[in-house]
Amino acid sequence: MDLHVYNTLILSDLHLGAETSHAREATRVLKENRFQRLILLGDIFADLNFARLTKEHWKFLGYIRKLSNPKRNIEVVWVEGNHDHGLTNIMSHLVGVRVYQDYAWEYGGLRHVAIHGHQFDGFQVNRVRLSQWGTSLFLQLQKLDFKSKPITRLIDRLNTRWLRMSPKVASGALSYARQHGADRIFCGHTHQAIQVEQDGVHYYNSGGWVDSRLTYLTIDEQGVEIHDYSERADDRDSSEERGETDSGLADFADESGLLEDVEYESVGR
Ligand SMILES: [Mn+2]
Repeated sequence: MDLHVYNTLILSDLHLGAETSHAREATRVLKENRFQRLILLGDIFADLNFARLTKEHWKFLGYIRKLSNPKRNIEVVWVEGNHDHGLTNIMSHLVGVRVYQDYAWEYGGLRHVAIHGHQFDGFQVNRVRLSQWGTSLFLQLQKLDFKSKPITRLIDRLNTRWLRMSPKVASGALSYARQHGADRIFCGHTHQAIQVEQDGVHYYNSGGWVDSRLTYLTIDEQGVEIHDYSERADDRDSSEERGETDSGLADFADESGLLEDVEYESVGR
């Protein structure tokens, strides 16, 4: 366990509900790091179908709820993404976090802004129609219940990859930062963790949790750092896995501390 306390930890594009979501690894990152602020920078969900959430997906949500307990004194912020749209109201009640379209804060004398990034992907006009089409195609394919998983996995990938416009998002974000007087701007959406500096303004992308490269950002006095998740050899055999009969909801209640911490009633700040 790294006892260093970061000012902020940012992760995005977990796509809970997608088969390719690395929820277990993301939960581990939250448990193994200390931070005063957590920013969930959009597309934490893949779509509106809660039935697709697995046990590990519910565990992640349960842990978010636990972190948002005021007794922990951690500010948990959810910035809405294009896949999260319409879910965030429900989730703010379920996991007790505030939801923003964009979020700004001061740290180290610098103005920071976090925004998911779909606003800059260059397909704003067609975006909604495309992603609704993608989601409904995906759900249709799901209903066909393929015996082998490669097809649904392929569609999951298409759904999350086709709008990746990494350079466009970077340049759009840098303009947005300049318009809003920000020194640093943070986005997700592209699933490609990068940093770009232009005329003294810094752009950082937190990457994602659905591909082979799993990344998150941290901010402290040393600056901003992109981290690659790496699994220790002994992690695979940990005793975390319990009986397969456990329901995801039971895990949610367990992880969130609802079972042990009944006096905690207040959600949302
Ligand atoms: Mn997105």
